[in-house]
Amino acid sequence: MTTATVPLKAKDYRSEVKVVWCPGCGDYGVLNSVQKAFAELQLPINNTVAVSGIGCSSRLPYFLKTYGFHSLHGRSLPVGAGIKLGNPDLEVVVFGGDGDGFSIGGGHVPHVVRKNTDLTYVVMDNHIYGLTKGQVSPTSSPGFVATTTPYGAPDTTSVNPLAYVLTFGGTFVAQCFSGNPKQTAEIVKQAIQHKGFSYVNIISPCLTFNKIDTFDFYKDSVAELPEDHDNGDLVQALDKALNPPAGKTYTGIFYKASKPTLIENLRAMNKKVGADKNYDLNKIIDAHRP
Ligand SMILES: Cc1ncc(C[n+]2csc(CCOP(=O)(O)OP(=O)(O)O)c2C)c(N)n1
Ligand code: SF4
Ligand SMILES: [Mg+2]
Repeated sequence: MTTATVPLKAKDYRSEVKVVWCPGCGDYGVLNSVQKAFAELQLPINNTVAVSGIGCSSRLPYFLKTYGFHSLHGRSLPVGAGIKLGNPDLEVVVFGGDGDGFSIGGGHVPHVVRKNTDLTYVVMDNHIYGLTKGQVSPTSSPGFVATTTPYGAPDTTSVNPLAYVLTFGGTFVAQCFSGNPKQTAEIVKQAIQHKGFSYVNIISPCLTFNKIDTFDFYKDSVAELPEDHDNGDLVQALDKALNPPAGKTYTGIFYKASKPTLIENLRAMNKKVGADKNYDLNKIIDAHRP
């Protein structure tokens, strides 16, 4: 006799750990949307790993029932890549903030992206360091006044995470707004389904320390990508990321491409050198020794 399995609901992915974000923080919407996406995909709880760095947003894995790895500030991507390479059958989703991902961790992004590493990277972009009480971040606007920049950030430009990931060869690049949970859940779901590296930039306001980039501000400024946007066209994607209409920020899937992933490339190499495991890095290295 076979036992029917009960489908998992969004609430089944929530751990017992008390959520400690400030009331109204944008990251609540992200957590709910992630749980919804996991449930829609019926991700097995014991086969999913949520990895993060350090920051308010990086607490997210605590609140999920999946496996989790709360790593070091800016080091979530190498940890996530290592987990995936160690066991390619796991679903690895990496979470973090704009500071964690594009300040201290910014040097890791290009390499994980250009190798088309098989994982999903979700950044909660609040344009500030929330956990450490309001310092300027690489995605803050030039001139932004924060605790570390009382006279305004002396920068010429800020990091545009979408353009950053697109430039290094990202094969799935999207943006959404945590104030739109339906859209966020759908985009996270598609990012997880994507083969290779997928990047989701979630605009997730910090209402305690960022009084400029607020929910009200974004309610009026986010706009869905135009219907005629071709997300198979890299030039269009870069243009939409860098040049939205004045006062607007686009949301949606900017770019999607199908390319061999890091694990596929390693497996193909493995086949060439006749290694007996899925892929055996030592054998690959030995085969290339002069
Ligand atoms: C090596 C190291 N440097 C600095 C810090 C201090 N620190 C912790 S979180 C953080 C920035 C967090 O900002 P972000 O990644 O944007 O996350 P948010 O809190 O805004 O969600 C910093 C500088 C640290 N924990 N470790
Ligand atoms: S400080 Fe900001 S980012 Fe951190 S929990 Fe509070 S509202 Fe959220
Ligand atoms: Mg931040």
